[in-house]
Amino acid sequence: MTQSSFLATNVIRDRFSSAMSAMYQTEVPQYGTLLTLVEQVNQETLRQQPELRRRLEAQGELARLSVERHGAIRVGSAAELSTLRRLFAVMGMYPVGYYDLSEAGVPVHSTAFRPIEDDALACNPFRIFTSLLRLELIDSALLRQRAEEILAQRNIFTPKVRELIERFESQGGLTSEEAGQFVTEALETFRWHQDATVDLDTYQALSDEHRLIADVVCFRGPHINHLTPRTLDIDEVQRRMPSVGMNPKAVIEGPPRREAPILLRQTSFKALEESIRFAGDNQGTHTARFGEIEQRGMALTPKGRALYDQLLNEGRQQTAGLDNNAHQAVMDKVFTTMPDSDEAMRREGLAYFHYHLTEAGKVATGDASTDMDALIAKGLVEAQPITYEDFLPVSAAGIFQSNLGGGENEAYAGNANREAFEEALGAPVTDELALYAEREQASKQRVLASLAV
Ligand code: OOG
Ligand code: NI
Repeated sequence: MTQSSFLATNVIRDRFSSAMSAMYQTEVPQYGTLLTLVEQVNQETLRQQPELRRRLEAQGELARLSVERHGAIRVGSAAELSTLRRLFAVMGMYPVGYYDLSEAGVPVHSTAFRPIEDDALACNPFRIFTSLLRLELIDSALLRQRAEEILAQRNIFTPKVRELIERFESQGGLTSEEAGQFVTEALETFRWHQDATVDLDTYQALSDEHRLIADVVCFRGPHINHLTPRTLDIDEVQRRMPSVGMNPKAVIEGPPRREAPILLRQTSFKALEESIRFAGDNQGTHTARFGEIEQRGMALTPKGRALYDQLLNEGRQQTAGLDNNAHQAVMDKVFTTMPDSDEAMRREGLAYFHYHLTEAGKVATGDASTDMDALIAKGLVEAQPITYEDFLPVSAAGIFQSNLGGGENEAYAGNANREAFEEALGAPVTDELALYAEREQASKQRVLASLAV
């Protein structure tokens, strides 16, 4: 078998991401409505802001806009998590970042499986936020043991997908036909099940400890709990959600609206109450699945991130209980201390940039200068902000909580344990900031090398 007879992992990911979107649209029709709304707002925004269109096009962001989404799942054991790592690798998705949600009162820690290379991100940046339940944080030994037993009995992967993962690992790729099978079989892991694996009493006991525990433990698999398209104007989508029958979360998480967007802004429509058949033929309900939207901006350096965290905390002290308009107004004011233009963010070292040659730069030769600011001033080089591809723990906690009915348990806090997470995963997670720094550095080197000749 030669390399060239294998389908590119980018293509497998692209196919899987659209198959998952199709599945979720049939499972949760409101998600389809959300997609239509986001598409409408994106088209209107592009029409109204030709400058934005030009910029997105230049950055290669326009082409990926309509395929761009993330999803989220929650798993119950190390074995499940490590097999998922191998499954996502088939699609060119690798664990990036460590998120400690215990800090926010949710008994999980998480990573995001996502593509890493520039060209893979440009092709389809599909990401899955993946959380591992932390049974060790449950107080009751009895409940902990019960949950472990239930989880030990389930198998969330089809035999065929396991076989295809192994084939991918031993051959170094999958043929187009194998990839097609892989997509179909892998999808099964993330499907919704209306039947719980436990009786209503067990569900209730786990849910009373934390609703998330019941969500992970009581079902046959880690159902996809939301999918999130990328919008260019999240404020407008939030405003219009009620008009298409959606109940939006109270506030948009993350930074306020800015001329030079940073990181990630997110909101969601609230989780649906769905009927479930429990063992012993009892009917009940469970609330887990929702739809979310996100607006992405530039990735921040450690210095920029420290400033963001500081301002976010400042804002959070003044926004408790406020409605979205009032919340955004406070954030707006607090964030005035962060410069609001690409160029100022770059000069102050607050965000990561991708450097490339201008038309003049492409024909210039023999410039030995290594001073980027000087090269930019000469019109030979241009800098574009690098888009943030990751997640934000405080925002993620807000999303978890608004969909779990405010379930929060302070007793879980202060339990970050990246080593334990990596051990369960069977691999280290990549540091997201290092990735942005590398991409910036590589773009600088390419520019300098080509100007020097
Ligand atoms: C994940 C919540 C985090 C996001 O966009 O921050 C998330 C979950 O509810 O399982 O998806
Ligand atoms: Ni999400």
